[in-house]
Amino acid sequence: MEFDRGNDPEPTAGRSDSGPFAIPSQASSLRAGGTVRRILVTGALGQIGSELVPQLRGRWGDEAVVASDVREPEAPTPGPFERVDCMRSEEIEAAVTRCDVGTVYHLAALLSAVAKQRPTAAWDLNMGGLYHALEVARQHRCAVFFPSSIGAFGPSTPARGAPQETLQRPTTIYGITKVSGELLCDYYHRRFDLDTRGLRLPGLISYSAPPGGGTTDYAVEMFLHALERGHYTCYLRPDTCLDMMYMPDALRAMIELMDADASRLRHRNAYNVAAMHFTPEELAEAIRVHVPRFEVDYQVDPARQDIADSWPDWMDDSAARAEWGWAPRYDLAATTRDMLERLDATLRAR
Ligand code: AKB
Repeated sequence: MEFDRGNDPEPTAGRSDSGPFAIPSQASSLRAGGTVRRILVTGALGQIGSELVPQLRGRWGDEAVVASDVREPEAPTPGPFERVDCMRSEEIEAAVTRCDVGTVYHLAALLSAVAKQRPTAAWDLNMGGLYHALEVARQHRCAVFFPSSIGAFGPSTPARGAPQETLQRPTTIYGITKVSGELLCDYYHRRFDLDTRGLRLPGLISYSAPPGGGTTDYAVEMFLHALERGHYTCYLRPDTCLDMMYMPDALRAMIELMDADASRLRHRNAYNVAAMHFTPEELAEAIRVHVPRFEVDYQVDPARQDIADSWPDWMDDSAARAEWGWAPRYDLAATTRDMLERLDATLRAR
């Protein structure tokens, strides 16, 4: 696998002739007359949203991106914030209308482990919230980004290199909402010509906001515990191989997919994207290159092990590479180095 470590595209804020901010590519971003509509991010205070919002604002300006969540931010943010409960379509609609939104990154969802504990809440939010977002988007002609997951696959999917198009029979409630979400997004595209696009994301590794309620969260915890305690007790077996991605790659994938030329997209909902795959044992080894005395022991949590065992080891992302030029920049060694440097700086600043 090759890692292209080139520079991120230049921020485009202020370069448009068409308005105060420039959000390229999607027709739904443009109003008649050529002015540009805003981006709304639901679930903006979660692990992805809390990094996606600043990234989007860095490109297109603070005012161009509306952060929204069911809870209020703890500290004031530089751009607009709307309190939106995605279970209430009128709240999504009010934000879209009030802020003149043309693109929705719909991130509000429960992750796999918490979904297993709270299946009704997971169904209601992951399916109901998405349905409300799509309906509002249909009425207001917004583009929609939907984050699917490796969880959309199940035990009957080929585990080593899960193909773009393959058997999807997930055995978790999380996976059922993800595969249904993919189908619903494709339906809205075919039936209503809505510009829906999605990614099947691996486990995400990030140093900014903690993940919450996922099966792959162990990876982030392992980095943090290596620096804070020199020891970590892992809830997955040492040989559990899972697909993973560093957050900067994941953010770039989301933005590049939404920027992509629509005429090249054959799959839309949702593209496999991959960067690296490893086991807890292999991650511990990579961390030991920098923290030599780091120790890991294992106390397997059957609930999360069961979820992990139902997912593929890694996905084949050749469709994303061919159709919109996806290429990861961070492998395990690069991720480990950067994570430890940044976490160390954060811990020292405390
Ligand atoms: C989870 O573990 O639930 C998520 C995912 C892989 O979708 N990180």
